[in-house]
Amino acid sequence: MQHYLKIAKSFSLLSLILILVIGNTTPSPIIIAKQALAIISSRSDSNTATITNIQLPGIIPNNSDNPPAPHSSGTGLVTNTNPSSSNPQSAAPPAIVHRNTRARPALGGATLNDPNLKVEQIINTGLKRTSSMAFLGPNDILLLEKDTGKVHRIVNGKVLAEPVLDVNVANRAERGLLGIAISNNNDNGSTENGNIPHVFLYYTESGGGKDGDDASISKVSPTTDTDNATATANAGTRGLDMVPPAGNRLYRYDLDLNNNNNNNKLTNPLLLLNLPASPPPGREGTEKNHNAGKVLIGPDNDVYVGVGDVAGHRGQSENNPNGTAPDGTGGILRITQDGQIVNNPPLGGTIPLALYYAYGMRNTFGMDFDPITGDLWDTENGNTFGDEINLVKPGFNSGWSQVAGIWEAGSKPGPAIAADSNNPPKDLVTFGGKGVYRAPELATLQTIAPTALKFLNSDRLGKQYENTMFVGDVDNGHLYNFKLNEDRTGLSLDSPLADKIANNPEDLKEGGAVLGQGFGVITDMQVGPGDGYLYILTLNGIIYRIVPSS
Ligand SMILES: [Ca+2]
Ligand SMILES: [Ca+2]
Ligand SMILES: [Ca+2]
Repeated sequence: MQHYLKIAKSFSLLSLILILVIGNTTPSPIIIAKQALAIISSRSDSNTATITNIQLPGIIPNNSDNPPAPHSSGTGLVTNTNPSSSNPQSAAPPAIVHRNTRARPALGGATLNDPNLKVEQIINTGLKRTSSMAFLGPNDILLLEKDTGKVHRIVNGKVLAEPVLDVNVANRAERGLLGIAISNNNDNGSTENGNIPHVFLYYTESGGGKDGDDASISKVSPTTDTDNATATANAGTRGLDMVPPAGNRLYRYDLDLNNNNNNNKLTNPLLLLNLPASPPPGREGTEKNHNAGKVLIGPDNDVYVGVGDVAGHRGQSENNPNGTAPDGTGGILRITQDGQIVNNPPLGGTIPLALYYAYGMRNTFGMDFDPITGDLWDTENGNTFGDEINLVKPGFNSGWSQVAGIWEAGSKPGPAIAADSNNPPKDLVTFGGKGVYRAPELATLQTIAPTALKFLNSDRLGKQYENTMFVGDVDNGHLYNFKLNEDRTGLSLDSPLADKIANNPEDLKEGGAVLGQGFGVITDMQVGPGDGYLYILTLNGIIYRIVPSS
């Protein structure tokens, strides 16, 4: 009985807040939510998220029994009316596409092709499947372990014994604890050293309260999955979930400063976004992939999170004109640090479109802002072909699921239908003309599975690397380096990349884009706040640093 009352009490308080926030009957919903949060947080375990700041009616919780309603015409959805039906750039690409595998670290260690630079290993943590990192300060790093949901802290090259947080994650395939961003620029109260940091985490939250409780209960025939190159090899990652995940969720935490001795915890979890984490109806047996997961704080101080098509959602945000309304998959979402809709969102002012900064994406493992222009860039993964590096302007449509790279999407590369930003395929979803297709600044025909993307906003590796772009990958263990063109709207590419197409990894070498090799799978890169060097995290728990060789 007491238990029931407790639940009822929590529910009524939650309902009250949601009504107030949704109804916008008050001029200050953020304050109300914060007060309520403080009330609930005061009696809650710090690892238990207590409340959502804002309800997102357009976002269907993943475990909902009610999938989004089918699209009906006349809701403002307008497809591209470009009359051109014959694209002069159309041409059939080579039919043979090689399939790659996950790169292993070189036995002799990672190496660089510039004698003025060298690779230093900062630490081999021994941790498994490390997905992202963020600097709290010089020599002070928070590191995410994808499958355990642990946020580890590394101070002066040593992993502290206790993680700063341990959450319950669904972790099959590409699910898990995926992305982190830290904001010191907020209204979270101040200390001698500045604001108390907000730490934003994106993870696939367990539906049953245990890591890995989404384990497979059945295996289905790989032939039911047409969008998964590695399906057969990953049979264990397929099949129905034992316990479906609660959702792909973006949370905000505070760094607890009550306890010094570098023993701080992450506290006051605030659920900002609750997004789908399961395959759409009809695809339940597919691999649990494409959850994306990188989180960034933009120059506008807002929070950006990349979300993939989540095992093949095919709604309007994936350029299906007859699909369901955008459901929080297939794009880059943006909200304020308090979980509110930003001013003047590019695609429309109401949820769910108001959450989208960009759409038409299959999956991204890398995003960063150009430190000069403030423009967002991303990497995107094709299936059996068609990886991309993109300039992501507000309202950017990347073309998926109609386009991969510049080619018509499908199980094999179709004709090059989308190389001209001014002449995109005519059936793309534009949300009343607000969404704008842009062709990739680099497309690879053979996949490399690009991952992290980072601009080096320092001259510590020499002027030639200042504000250039670094990219990692899964398939080759390469570290790529790209310079931008003069107005920084594209990459400065040499032959055979000058046509913005790499047919294979050899083209990337020949074009001078490969700076290093032997890293294995690079999952994240950051610039050290104390030294201005490039820090590189690999999937197998190693952090490297690129430094001058002398
Ligand atoms: Ca855990
Ligand atoms: Ca694209
Ligand atoms: Ca080329």
